This record gives sequence, structure tokens and C-alpha cells, in this order.
Amino acid sequence: MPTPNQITASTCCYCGVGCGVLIEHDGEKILGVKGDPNHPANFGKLCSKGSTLHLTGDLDARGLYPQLRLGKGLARSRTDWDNALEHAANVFAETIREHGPDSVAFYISGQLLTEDYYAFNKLSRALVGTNNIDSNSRLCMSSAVVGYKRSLGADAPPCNYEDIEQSDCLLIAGSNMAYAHPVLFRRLEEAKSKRPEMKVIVIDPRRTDTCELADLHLAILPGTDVALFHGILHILMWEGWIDRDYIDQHTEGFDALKKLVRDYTPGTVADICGISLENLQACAELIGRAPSFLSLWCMGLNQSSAGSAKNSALINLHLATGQIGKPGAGPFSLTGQPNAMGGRETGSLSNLLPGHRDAANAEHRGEVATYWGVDALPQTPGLTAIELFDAVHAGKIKALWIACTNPAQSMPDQNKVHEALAACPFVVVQEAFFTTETCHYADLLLPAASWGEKDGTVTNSERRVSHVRRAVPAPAEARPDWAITTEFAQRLEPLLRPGLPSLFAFDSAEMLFEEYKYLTQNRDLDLCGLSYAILDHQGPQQWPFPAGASQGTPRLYGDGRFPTDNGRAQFHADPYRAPKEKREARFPLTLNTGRLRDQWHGMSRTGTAARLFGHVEEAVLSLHPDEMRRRRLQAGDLIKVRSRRGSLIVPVQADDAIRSGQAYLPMHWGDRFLKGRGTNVLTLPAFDPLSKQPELKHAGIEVEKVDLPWQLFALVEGDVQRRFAALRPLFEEFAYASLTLAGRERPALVIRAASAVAPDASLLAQVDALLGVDAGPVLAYDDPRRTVGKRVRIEDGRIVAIRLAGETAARHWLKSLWSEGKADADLRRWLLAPLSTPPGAMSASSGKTLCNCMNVSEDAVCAGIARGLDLDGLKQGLGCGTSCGSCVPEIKRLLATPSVSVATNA
Ligand SMILES: Nc1nc2c(c(=O)[nH]1)N[C@H]1C(S)=C(S)[C@@H](COP(=O)(O)OP(=O)(O)OC[C@H]3O[C@@H](n4cnc5c(=O)[nH]c(N)nc54)[C@H](O)[C@@H]3O)O[C@H]1N2
Ligand SMILES: Nc1nc2c(c(=O)[nH]1)N[C@H]1C(S)=C(S)[C@@H](COP(=O)(O)OP(=O)(O)OC[C@H]3O[C@@H](n4cnc5c(=O)[nH]c(N)nc54)[C@H](O)[C@@H]3O)O[C@H]1N2
Ligand code: SF4
Ligand SMILES: [Mo]
Repeated sequence: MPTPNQITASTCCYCGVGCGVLIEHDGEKILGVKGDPNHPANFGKLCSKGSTLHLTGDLDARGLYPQLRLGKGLARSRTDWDNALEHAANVFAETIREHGPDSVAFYISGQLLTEDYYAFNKLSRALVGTNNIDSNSRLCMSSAVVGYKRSLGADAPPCNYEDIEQSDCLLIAGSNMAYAHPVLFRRLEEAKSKRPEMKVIVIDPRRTDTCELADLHLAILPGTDVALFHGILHILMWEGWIDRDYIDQHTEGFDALKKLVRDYTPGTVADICGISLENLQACAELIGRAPSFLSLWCMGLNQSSAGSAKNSALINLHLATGQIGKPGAGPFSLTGQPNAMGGRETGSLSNLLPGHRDAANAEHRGEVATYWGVDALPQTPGLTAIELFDAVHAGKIKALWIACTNPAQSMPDQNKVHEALAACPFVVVQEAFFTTETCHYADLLLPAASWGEKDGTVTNSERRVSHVRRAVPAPAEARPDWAITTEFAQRLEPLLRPGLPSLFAFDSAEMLFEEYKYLTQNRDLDLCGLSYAILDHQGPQQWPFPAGASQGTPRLYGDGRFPTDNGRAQFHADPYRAPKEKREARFPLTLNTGRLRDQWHGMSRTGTAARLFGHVEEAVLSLHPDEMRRRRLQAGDLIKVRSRRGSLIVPVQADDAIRSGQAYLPMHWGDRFLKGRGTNVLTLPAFDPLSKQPELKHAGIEVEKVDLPWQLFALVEGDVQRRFAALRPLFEEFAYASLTLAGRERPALVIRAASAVAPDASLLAQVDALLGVDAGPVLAYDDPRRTVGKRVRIEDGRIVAIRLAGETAARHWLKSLWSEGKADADLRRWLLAPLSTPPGAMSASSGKTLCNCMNVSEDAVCAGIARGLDLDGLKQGLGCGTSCGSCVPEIKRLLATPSVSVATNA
């Protein structure tokens, strides 16, 4: 029986800010979500993604029952858990017996909970006996891990969120916080509005919405951060803005660095970075004169073949100025995923072990083996993500277990990843949503519980551990990850170590936590004083929190002692190295990739909420207007984007937020929403030598216009996930196909496709049948000579489905009639005439929803600005920006743009 009005305090499952949420539910279904006013990460705030969590998770997209494929080429069919896990245990045991433990691998995720992570780690290293356990954090945080460890001695971000608010000078490098860590950005906006003297510097090749808060934006050339940081240090030294005492007392290695940065003169650096001498000098001065200096960084530094060098070069600046271990100061890496930190803590990168230990360290291996009661842990180094999929491709990995990540969308060099997955003899995918690209390759597909349905803990960017609480049961037969992993391990044990007591006698997530936490005893991250009960009574806590502690630790290294052998922090003198793919005639553009405000990664969850497509509806490549002109491209033209590894067809748009010579494509599109394996078909697998993190931000590309005159547009209301699944395969026949959702109260599936010639009539007939425009109350017009065809289905006086074939000029007009619920005389007249262009003058509308909470369009905001409204006026008049605030930076940008009247991007 559902019991209404229940509230469960939990956390948001998206970014590393780690906001607390209050889940409103009836014990069966999640009905709403609010920010938790008592959670110290967000104090009640949520961003556009967090506040729409309850609108996501369409059951038609969820995994409900295990599915098994009994041979390549066969279809998967439903099975039960017993059979599924027994089968998996047999295949793994057989593979290990025949080819050794390193012939299997686990590829897991920063979105798992700490307890899930721990179970996988023990499974891989203690039971299977392989270090082949890596996670998507390899694509995300591994450069920061290396940076912290080699510069400061341990993988521990020393700061907290209040330090950000208290700092006098903030350097935001390679982070688009406004989109990727919005609630923290809200906190920063507020702090700066209270203390306008606070200075904000943004280092990003693009002018992002984060720049709305910047006193200084350095649009450096892609990948040149190391040169910039050395150049800043050069000036700091020259001007005497370094802290000699701090360097002498608490660090080592400064002399070598001094020697290196001598060559990084302002002129050289300005040249390498493509910025002015004045701006470089201004940046160094802001840092050098600031009473407190804090840096925030994210993927613009980490996802680089020089990721480790970028991290350490930035930390150098803090050590040289003594700006660490005090309020408002320190090098603060923002974590991407909600539990990227938990993964690092439990040792879920192949080179790590639980409790911030190293797999290559014999003493560490011994400690963990003893604690687990096994003879030894494996010595052979484990494979890292890129190496792992290479090994799968080469046939060396014969059984692969993937959990909570979608490598067939998110890894670079997708063509190779798809080949690898297709060829792997046994692929298990443990997923909450069965719609992902990776699920396609699963021989065994296991339905996982997801947000609101599982118990455990996560650690956010500021080392704060929160208790994640279950609000409702998982749908159908979906199970929590720790339970799946543990039960698989229990079935594998008798096959691999018969007769021995179980290593996996866990009945709850809490039992896993209790076992795991003692592996952190006396380590830098000591969690021994924590328990679920303490988290419930005292709220989320920051580690270290050793036994006997009454509270967590907000800031590290206040005493200048570092967890290195001699207690000193280490300067690193790595020279600047350019990104791997140099600009050359065949690939003259550098492709940068990253996040959108309202989407999450491969969109398995956000892609089920139509309104989250209101801000950006489809994949579009951005180019500087000069590059467009040079190639004679118009906004909206379909282009072929080519890299050394693959190509993709998308529309193009002009964007003066990026510099000439560069291009930008959001990372979110994979093969499902866009034909052609998505953004990462273009990116390169080259990685940093120490962190093995791939260079996802700088791929060499070229673009050219493609001529695909036969176009199709379709829109169909309702039942979107099922229609998506049925229609998507038909669009393989088209050269270009993009699928998206639209609408708020009445979600619709929207499809755009194009090809060189008209497709087979039978294909179109199949599409029509699935759209429901083949029969019933449908107005139709066909012009066989011009191969133009129009179909509109009208029910109760409203459009419910549209299909335009041949030419699609009327699509914006029709879509707006649909969204307004109109089917007027104009429509009927237009439909029954050979004309395909819409009647009357088309108003050029961007169709973009700026404010998702209050449903305010960009057009409405621009019209308000044209009427003379300022930010407060717009808030009062239109309501935009008054709820989650995620749209405020963009509204400010529009306010600052001269001549904003009505946006005219077609
Ligand atoms: N909305 C949303 N939020 C998210 C996520 C999401 O999918 N959607 N994902 C989460 C995850 S897992 C992560 S890791 C974070 C990522 O958060 P961010 O790293 O902030 O996001 P990105 O957009 O990937 O990249 C940040 C910026 O790096 C810049 N950049 C590119 N190359 C360089 C360079 O060479 N130097 C410098 N200085 N900058 C460069 C890009 O232009 C981009 O603006 O976001 C988290 N939050
Ligand atoms: N070009 C380019 N590529 C990138 C990046 C980039 O900036 N540019 N960024 C990289 C970064 S930083 C990251 S972190 C990766 C992210 O890449 P992925 O890890 O592939 O991203 P997600 O789509 O979040 O995948 C998580 C999967 O877990 C599923 N899931 C959700 N909850 C649960 C659960 O509780 N249990 C289980 N078992 N499954 C669940 C989701 O449905 C989803 O399919 O992408 C990387 N790829
Ligand atoms: S900032 Fe947004 S996405 Fe990140 S945890 Fe908070 S609500 Fe979730
Ligand atoms: Mo990430």
C-alpha cells in the first residue's frame, strides 16, 4: 500500500558537489525532490538537474529483469537472477582456469557507492586475483590523483566549500562550474556579490558561462596550461611575490623548478598561450598580491596528455606562495562524479588499493591481504581504461564485467571500443537503464537499482561523506549494486577457492562499510570514527574522522606538514608539452568537448526528461564565425566532422565564445541520440604517461559541408521511450539522424534525418506506422514529383504527430503549433497545398528554454532585455532565474551582449 507524504533525506546522484536532497515519495514511487536545507554542501539549493530528478527514470528505459544471450548473434532473453549469476560465475571460473586471472577485468564507475566499490575491489583483487579493475575515473580524476599524491603526498583535496567563499583570489582553470558544479557556483556568486573585492580568474580556451563571474578571463590556446602556470611562477619570483620561508620550511625541489621556469619568460609564455602580456601580468599580480589564493580545476586540466604536469604545475603555485592549509587558500580539484572520491578511497583504479594504498607497493599489498585473510594480492599491474579496452580488442581479456558506466559512449576512439566489445567472448553489463550503447553488447545484462533506491555512502569534492538513503524499492527485479556483486562473488568462491570460508558474507551495505573503514585506519583518510549512525545523527562529515573524533576535518595541512616521507611537499619541474595532435593541413581545427548545463554524460537518465532538452535540443558543432566564413558554412548546415579515427555528421553553428582554429561539441551524444557513435568517435586515446588519463579535450579535426538534400522531420507525442526504441534502428539507413525529446507536460520524440536521395518507400511507410501517421485522423499531402510529403495527425483539435519528408522548412512552425496545442485554418490550408514552406513570415525563434524551472524561453528574455529590463526586472517580470538559478549566468551574458533584441539562430 502506498503511504503518501513520506520524505527521505538522500543525495543527488549527479555531480561531485554532492548536494543533499529530500525525496518526496509514497513508499513506492518518487513524487518530488527538494534541496535538503540541512545538508552542508547545498543548504537547500539544487540546480536544474538535481531539481528535476523526479522527472527522470522512465520505467520503459529502466532495466527490470536480467537478460542472457546464449551465443553471439542470438538475441538476449529474460532469465532469473539465479540462472544469471550462476552462468556468470561458471564463465568467469572457466575463463580464469583456462587463461589465468588476468584474462578477466572489471570496468566500474565513480557513480557507484563506496560500498559497491569496495565489494568490486575485494572481488577482483582478493577472489579473482587480478588488478584488472579500473573505473571511468580514469577518464576523469586520475590526473588529479597523481598531482595530489606526487606533490602533496596523498590524494586529498585540502580545502572545503567555505574556503571558496572566503578566498580573496580564485583561479578557476579548465572548469565550467556554472554548468558542471552549479550549486557551488551559486555559492560563489553569492560570496562575490557580498564581497565584490574578491577576484575571480578563469582559464579556459572558451568563454563559458563561468566567465560571467570573472574579473579576468584568459582564453589560452588548448593544452597550454603548464606553460601558463610556469609563466605565472616566473613573474611571481621576479616580483618577489613568493613565500621564501614557506618554501624553505615545508617543501623541496624548488631549485630545479626555479631553473626550469627561468625559460618561461612572459614573452615566451604569452606567445605559447596566445594571450596578451598585460593579461598574463595581471593574472600573476592578482595571485601574487592576494591575501588568500585558491584554485579550482576540473577536466580542462585533467583530460590531457599533460594532465599530471598541469596538476603539479598548479600546485607549485600554491606551495611557492604558501597558499595552502589556511582559510580561503589551497589547490582544490573539483570532482566530477558523485562518488569519484569514494572510488579513490576504496582503491578502485587499477594501480590503487583500499585506504589510499598502491597496488605496486608490496607492504600495502601485504596489509590488505592480511586484513582480508588471503595469502597475497596479485602483483601484476592492472590495466587502465584505455589499455584495458585495447586488451579486450586484442583478445587478451575474455570476460569483461562493466558496471555503472557506458564505455560505448564515453571512451575515446569509439570505433575501436565498439569493435572490442563486439569481439569480447563474454560481456556482463550491470546497468540501471537498458537503453545505453554498452547494453547492446551485453551477453548478460543485469538490472541495477539506481537513485532513490539504494543505501550506502558517497564522498563529495570536499571529502565529505554523506549517507545515501533508499526511499523506494527498485522496480521489478532490479537490485542494488553491492548485492549483485556480493552474490556473484559468493557463487564464484566455491569454484575458485573451494572449502574456504566466504570473503563475502555481507547482508547489507552497512556491513561492507564497517569492514572497509578499518582499512583506512591511521591512513590520511582515516574513516574509523564514522558509522551510518554517526552520519545519521551528526550529518555528513569530512574525513579524516579517526576513531574517537567528535567531528570531521574541514581543512588539511594547516601545520605545513605533508604526508610524504620527510613531511615536505614536493615541487615538480615538468616542461610544457603541446597536446598530442598538432594542427596540420588535413586536421587544422582542435576539437574541444565538454558538458551542457542540463545533460548528464550519455543521457541515460537526463535523456528521459523531455524538459532537459529545452536548453539545448540536439548535437551541434560550434565554430568561430571566421572558420564558418572561410568554409562558406551557414548556421544549420549539415557538416561532416572528420578526425584521424572517424567521422560524424552534425549541424554547425557560429559561436564567438571559441577562438578561431577551434571547435566545440558537447560530450553527451553517443550512438543512441545521434547516428554515428557520437562525439567520441572523433576523440583520441592518447594518454598522460603517469595518470593514463586520455586527452579527451584536444582532437585534430576538419569539417566539410555535406549535401543531403532529402530531409525528414518527425514529432510524435507520448510513449517516447518505446517509440524511441522502435524507431531508432530504422534511422541507420539515413546519413544523418538525430533523435531528441521536446515538451513539458506532453513529452514528444523529435527526429531529424537527412540523406542524399529519398529512402525506400517501404522504410518511410514503417516510420509512418510507428509515428501513427499512416491511418486515422491524419491530414496528408504527397507530391511524388518533388518527393515532398506531409502528414499531420490531429486529435481533439491538437497536433499529436507530424512527419515531413523531402523538405522540412516548416518544421519550426509546426513544432510551435504542436507545443501551443493549435491546429488552425492556416495549418489545414498549408497542409493541402504543394507548398512546403510555412505560411506568412516565420518568426525566427531560437526555441531555446533558458529557465527550465519557470519555463522561460530565450526569446522572452531577449524581448525583456529589449524592453529595457535588467536582471532584477527580468526576474520579477518573467520569473526566470528565481528558482534554481542555473540560467542566471546566461541571462547576464545576454544582458551584456550589445544589440540583443530577438535571437535569430535558426
Ligand atoms: N551538467 C553536467 N554537470 C556535470 C557533468 C555532466 O555530465 N553534466 N559531469 C560531471 C563530471 S563526471 C565531471 S568530470 C565534471 C566536469 O566538469 P568540467 O571539467 O567543468 O566540465 P567540462 O565541460 O568537461 O570541461 C571544462 C572546461 O575545460 C575547458 N578546457 C578544454 N581544454 C582546456 C585546456 O587545455 N585548458 C583549460 N584550462 N581548459 C580547457 C573546456 O572549454 C570546458 O569549458 O562535471 C560534472 N558535472
Ligand atoms: N569527449 C569526452 N568524453 C568524455 C568526457 C569528456 O569531457 N569529453 N568526460 C569523461 C568523464 S570525466 C567521465 S566521468 C565519463 C562518464 O562516462 P560514463 O561513465 O559512461 O557516463 P554515464 O552516462 O554517467 O554512465 C553511467 C551509467 O551508469 C548507469 N547507472 C546510473 N545509476 C546506476 C546505478 O546505481 N547502478 C548501475 N549499475 N548503473 C547505474 C547510467 O544509466 C549510465 O549508463 O565520460 C568521459 N568521456
Ligand atoms: S550541483 Fe546540481 S547536479 Fe550537482 S549535486 Fe547539486 S543538484 Fe546535483
Ligand atoms: Mo567525470
